Amino acid sequence: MDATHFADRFTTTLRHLRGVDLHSASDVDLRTALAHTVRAELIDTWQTTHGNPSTTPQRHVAYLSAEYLLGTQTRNALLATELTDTAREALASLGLSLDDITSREVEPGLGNGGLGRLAACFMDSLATLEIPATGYGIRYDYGIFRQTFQDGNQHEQPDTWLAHGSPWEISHPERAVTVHLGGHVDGDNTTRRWVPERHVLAIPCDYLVPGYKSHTVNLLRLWSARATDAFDLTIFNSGDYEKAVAARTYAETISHVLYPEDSTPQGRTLRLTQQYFFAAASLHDLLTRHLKAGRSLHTLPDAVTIQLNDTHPVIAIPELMRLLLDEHGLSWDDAWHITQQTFNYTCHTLLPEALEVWPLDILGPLLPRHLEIIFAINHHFLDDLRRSGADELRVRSMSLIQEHPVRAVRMAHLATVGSRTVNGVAELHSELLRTSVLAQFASYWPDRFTNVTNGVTPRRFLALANPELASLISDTLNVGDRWLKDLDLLRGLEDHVDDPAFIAAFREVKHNNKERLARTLANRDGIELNTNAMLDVMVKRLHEYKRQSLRILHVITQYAKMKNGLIDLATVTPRTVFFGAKAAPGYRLAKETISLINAVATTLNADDEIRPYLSIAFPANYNVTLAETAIPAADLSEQISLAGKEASGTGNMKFALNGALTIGTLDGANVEIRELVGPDNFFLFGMTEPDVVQRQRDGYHPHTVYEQSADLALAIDTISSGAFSPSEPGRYESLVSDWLWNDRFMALADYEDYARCQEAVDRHYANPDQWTRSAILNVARTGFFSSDRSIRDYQTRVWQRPTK
Ligand code: NBG
Repeated sequence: MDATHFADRFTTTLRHLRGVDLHSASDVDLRTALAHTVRAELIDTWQTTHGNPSTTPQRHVAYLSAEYLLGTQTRNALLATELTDTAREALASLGLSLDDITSREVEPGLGNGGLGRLAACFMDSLATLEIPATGYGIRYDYGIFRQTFQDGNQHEQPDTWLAHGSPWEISHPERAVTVHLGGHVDGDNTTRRWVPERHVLAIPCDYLVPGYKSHTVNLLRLWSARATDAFDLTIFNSGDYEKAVAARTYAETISHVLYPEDSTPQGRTLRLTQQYFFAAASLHDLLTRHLKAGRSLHTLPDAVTIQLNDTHPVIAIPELMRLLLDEHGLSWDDAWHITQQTFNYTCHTLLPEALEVWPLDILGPLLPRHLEIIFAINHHFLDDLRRSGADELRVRSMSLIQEHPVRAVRMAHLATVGSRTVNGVAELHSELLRTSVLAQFASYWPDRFTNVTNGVTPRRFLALANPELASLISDTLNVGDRWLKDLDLLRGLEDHVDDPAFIAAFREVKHNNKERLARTLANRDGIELNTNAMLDVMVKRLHEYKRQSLRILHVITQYAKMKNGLIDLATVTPRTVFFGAKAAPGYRLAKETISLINAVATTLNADDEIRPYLSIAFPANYNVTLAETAIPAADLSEQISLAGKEASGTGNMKFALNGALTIGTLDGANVEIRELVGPDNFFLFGMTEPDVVQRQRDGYHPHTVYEQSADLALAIDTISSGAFSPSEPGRYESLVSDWLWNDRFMALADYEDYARCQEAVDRHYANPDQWTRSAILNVARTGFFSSDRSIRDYQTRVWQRPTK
C-alpha cells in the first residue's frame, strides 16, 4: 500500500465509520480511523493464516492469563506491517502528524505488572515466530487504577480506558458462551450432574496480534461478562427497577475491574468467579474448535497445549475434567490422561503469600462439582503417593488440600499435579522451585520441572521505544533490521566497542533519549528533568521485597551528608533518581513508602543548593507508555530485591538492552544478565540467597544493624527528625519502626554494601568512555533476553507433542 492509497483509505474510514470529514474530525475520530485503517490490513492477513485451522501441523498454543499489559497498539501494528513510513507520509499529506495522533492513544492496562507484560511480550513473539496461538483472558472494563498523588499520597482513580471506545477490539456478542455458577450436584456414585444456579454470558472481544514482518496474525480473545437477560420485565413493570436489573449487575461485575479488593469475602468470591469465568469460556472455545475440526477428544493433547500463566487460570484443570467426564462421558482415567497431557503451568513467584489458596467455603458454593473433582484428583494422587512409600507427613504436605488455618485448595499443587510440565521464569527461580517451594513434587516427578527464563519483545522495547538506538544498530551491524528477529546478532556490536564514532553516536542517542523523557515529563507531570545528570531509575510495582526503601534510604544519606558538609559538592556525580511505582490499594507500608519518596523529593527538589547534584523525579501513574520513554533514557537500572524473592524481573532486561548498567543483587534474571554482560559491566552487591537463609537462621536483628552503621542511622534519624515532614515529625514512624524491628526483606542488612556499590557506580560514571563501553556491551550481550528465545525454549522444553 502506498501513501496515497493509505490516505484514501484513512479519509474513507473517517467518513464511513465516524461520519466526519477531515476538518470536523476530533482527536478520537482521527485515532479511531487510523486504527481501523491499519486493522483492516491485519484482518486480511489474519484471514489467510486462520482460514483453515484444522490443517495446521503445529500444536495450537492456548495461553491462559488473567492479565495482559498490552501498551498502545497502533504504532506496534504499523511497525509489524511495515506501514509506519507510509502512514506518516499519508497523514502528512493530509496536514496531520502520525506522532500527534498516536501519542494520545490510551493503553489498555489489563495487568498489574511483570506477569501481565510478559504475557503481552509472549503474544508478540508467538505471532512473530509464526506459531499458531490464542491468548485468552478477561476484558476488564477498568484496568489497573490510575494513580494520582495528593499531598504525596497515592490515590486510586478508575482507569477509564474504554471511555472513547476501543478501536482495536472486535467484539462478537452473537458468539457468546454461557458460563454456569453456583447450585449443587445431583446424582449417585457413578453419575454426577452439576445443577448450576446462575448463568452468565461470556462475550469474546478479539484483539489481533500481528507478528513482526511475519505471515501470522494471532488472536487475543478477552471475555466480557453479560447477563443472559437484560432485565426482568415483570419486576421492572412492578416498579422495583433496582431488583429488575440485579442479575445484570451481578453478571457485569465479573469483568468489571482488574483484581478487585480481595480483603473481604465478597471480593474473594468475585476474584474466583473471574478466574472460573475466563477459564470456562476459553475451554469451551478450544473444545468447540477441536470437535468442529472433526477430531476426537482423545487427540486433544496432540492438537492443543494450554499454558497456565500462574495459578489464576488453574481452575481450568477441574473444568476440563468436568467437561470430559460429565459432558462427554469419558472414563476417569482417559479424562485425566488428556487433561494432564494438555496443561502446563508457569509459576511466577516464591513468596508464600502469593501462592493462591481457595478456602473450601468459597470454592464449594461457587463451583460444587469442581470441588468434588478436585477431591477426587487428590484422592488418586495421594493414593499413588502412599504406594510410592511416602509417609503421612509428606502426604499431608503435598496434598491439594491445606487443613490450616482454614481448609483450602492449594492451587499451585493442583497445577503441578495436573500439568505435564512446570516451569519457573529464571534459572535461580526454577532452581528454588525445585529445592524449596515445590521440592517434594520435584523429587517425586523430577522430569516434570524445567526452566524458561523470561524475555521481552525487542519490537516494542527497542524498535518502538528507542528508534534512534534501533537505527544506530541497523547502520552499524549492516544486516538491515534482521536483528529485530534474531537478537543474538547484537553480539556484532562488540566489534565496534572501541570505535570512537560509534561511541559518540551511542552517547548522543542516550542524551537525546533523556531530552525526549524531559519533554514528556514536562508535559505529562510538570516535572523538570536535569538531562545532564546520571539518570538512575527504579520502576516497578511498589513492594517491600523489591526494596524501594533501600533506594530512598541511600538517597537520604547522601542528601544529609551533602547538607552537613560531609560530602564536597565539587566531587559529586550529579544524579536524578527516577521512581515509578504503584502500590496495591490496601498495602499500607507500600503506600507509606510512596509518601516518603514524595516527601523527600519535595525537600530535595526545592533545595537550590542540592538540586543540581541530587534530585528525584517521581511521576505518578507509571505504565507501559511511560516505560517506553523512561527506559531508553536510563543510565543506571536499580534491580535491588532481596536475593531469592524476585522470580525473574523483566524490567531488568529492558534496561540492559537499552544500554543501562544494572546495580543489583544476585536475584531472578539478574544472575543471568550479569553472567552475560560480564562482572565488569554490572554492579553487584548484597547477600546471596544462601546468605539470606543463613542470616535468617542465625536470627536477624535490624536494630543492631542500625546501631552499627553510621550512614544508615543518619538516614533513619533524618526521617525521624521530621526533616521531610516538618509539620508532623512522627509522620513516618510506622516505616521507621518496621525497619528497626522487623525488616522482613532485610533492606538494612544490605545497606552498607549497597552504599559501597553506589560509590563504584559514581567512579565508573566519572569516566565517560569506560561507562559507554559498558553500556554498549550491555546491549551487545543481552540478545538472549528476547522473548523470541523464551518462546523457542517453551517450544523445545514444554510444548512438545506428548509421546504415547
Ligand atoms: C512476577 C514476578 C517477576 C516476574 C514476572 C513475570 C507475579 C506473580 N510474578 O519477577 O514477581 O518477572 O512475574 O514472570 O506477578
